[in-house]
Amino acid sequence: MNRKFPEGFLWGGATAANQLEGAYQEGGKGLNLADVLPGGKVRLELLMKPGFNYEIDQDKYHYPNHEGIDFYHRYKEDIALFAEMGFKVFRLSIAWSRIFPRGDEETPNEEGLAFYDRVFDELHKHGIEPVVTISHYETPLHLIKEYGAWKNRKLIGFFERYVRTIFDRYKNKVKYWMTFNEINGATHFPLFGLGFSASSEEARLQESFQGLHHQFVASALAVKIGHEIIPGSQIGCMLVYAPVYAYDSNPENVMYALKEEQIFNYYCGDVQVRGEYPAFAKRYFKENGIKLDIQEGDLEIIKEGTVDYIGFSYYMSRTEKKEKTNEENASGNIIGGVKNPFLKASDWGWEIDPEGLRISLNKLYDRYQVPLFIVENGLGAKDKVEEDGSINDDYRIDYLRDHIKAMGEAIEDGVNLIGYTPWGCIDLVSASTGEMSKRYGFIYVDRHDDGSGTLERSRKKSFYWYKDVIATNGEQL
Ligand code: BGP
Repeated sequence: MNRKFPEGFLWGGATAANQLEGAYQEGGKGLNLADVLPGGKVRLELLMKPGFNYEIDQDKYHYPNHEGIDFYHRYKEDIALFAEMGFKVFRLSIAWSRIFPRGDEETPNEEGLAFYDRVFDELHKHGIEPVVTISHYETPLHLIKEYGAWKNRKLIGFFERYVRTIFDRYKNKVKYWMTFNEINGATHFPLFGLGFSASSEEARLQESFQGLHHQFVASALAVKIGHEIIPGSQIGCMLVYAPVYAYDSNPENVMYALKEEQIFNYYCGDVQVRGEYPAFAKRYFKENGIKLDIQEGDLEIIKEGTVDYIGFSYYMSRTEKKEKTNEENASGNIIGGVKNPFLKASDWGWEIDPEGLRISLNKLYDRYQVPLFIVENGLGAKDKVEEDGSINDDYRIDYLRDHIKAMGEAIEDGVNLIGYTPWGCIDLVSASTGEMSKRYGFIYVDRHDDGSGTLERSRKKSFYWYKDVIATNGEQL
C-alpha cells in the first residue's frame, strides 16, 4: 500500500501559453520570443550561443509555436479531458503579448483579456483551480528589439503595468500565481527567461545577473501588488531545481558541488524567499567581475515582496566534479555536469533520478520552510500509436510512479508539499528543441515535428493510470 497524500493535495498538470495555444497572430496578440524560435535541433544551438538573431526566416525554418496544439480554439475539449482525469488544478501561463501586444502600451488588448476569462471560467465550471505563471519564456518581441528585454530596467515598469492589469481583471478567478518561470535558469540560457542572448560569452554572467536583479524587483512588486489586489492570493517564485551531487567524496569535488548548488540553485530562492541577497554572492561576483547596478529603494522592495511558496520544476539531478574531461559530460543535459554512473538517462540525456526528488524536497524545505509545489516533472519520450489507436506508455507511468513515491516519502520526512502538476499533461511543443515528438502528455495530440497531423486528441494508457492516482489521492500507484 502506498502513502495517501494530505487532504486537499493539488493534483493536476502544467503547460505554458507559447507551447500549446497557437493562434500566434489571432485576437490581437503581438509576437513574442517563442514565435521567432525555429523547431528542431537548431533551436538548442541558437538558444545556447550568444548573439541570437530575432528576424523570422519563414522560408528556412518551421516555427512550431505558431500553431502549438491549437489550445486557443480547443480549450473546452482539453479542459473536459483534464476534468475527466480529476484535476484539482491546471497550470498555464498568460502570454504577455496577448494582453499588451507590444509590451509598452498604456491600454491592454481586450480580446486577449477576454480569452483568459473564457479559459478560467471553463476551468471553474469543472471545479479546476487555475495556477498561473505570469511570465513563461514569452517576452513580447517589441520589448526585446526596442529595449533589449530584461537587460533594461524599463521592463520593470512595463511588467508592473501588466501584472496590475491581470490581477485586477482576474481577481475573482485566480488565487495561485507564479512570477517568472525557472528564473534561475537565466544564467545558463538567458534567452529564455530574460529575453536576450548574451552579447558575448564573456558578458553572459554580468548581463544575466543584472537582468535577474531587474526581475527580482519586478517579481517583488508583483507579490506586493497581488496581495493588495487579491487578498488571500498565493504568489510563488518558480525555480528549475536539480540537486547537485559531488562526483565522489574528494573534498575538492564536494566543495565544487556545494558552490554550484549555491549559485545555481539557491541564489534566486534566497532573494525571492528570504528577501535578501545571499552572503556567498559577494565573493562570486568579485571573482567573476560582476557589478550589479542596484538603485535606491530596490532592496526594500525585494525585502517587502517575498513569495508565499516555492514552485519548482524537477526533471533530473546534476553531478559535479572540479576537473572534468569532455567524455564525462552528461550529454543532452542542458544544465551541465558529468555522467552519474548510478543513473539511466532519457533519450534526450536527462538523467532519471526519483530519489533526487526526495532529496530536493528535503533540501528546499530545510532551507526555506515555506510550502513547496512541484509545478513540473515528467519524462519526454517518443510515443507509438498502435494500430487500434492505443498508446501504451508504461515507461511514462513508471517514471511518474517512482517520483510520486519519492514525494510521499518526503511528506513523511516532514516536508510541506502542497501539489504536483506534471509537465505537458497534454502533448505540446518542447521548449528546448521545438519538437512535438518529445512528448510528456497523458493526452496524445496528433501533431508531428514537420507540422503535419490532425491535432486530434486521444487518451494514453497513462491517462487512466493518473486518473486512479488522483481518485485515490496517491494511494493507488
Ligand atoms: C522546463 C520549461 C518548460 C518545458 C520543460 C520540458 O524547462 O519550463 O517550458 O518545456 O522544461 O523541457 P523540454 O520541453 O525542453 O523537454
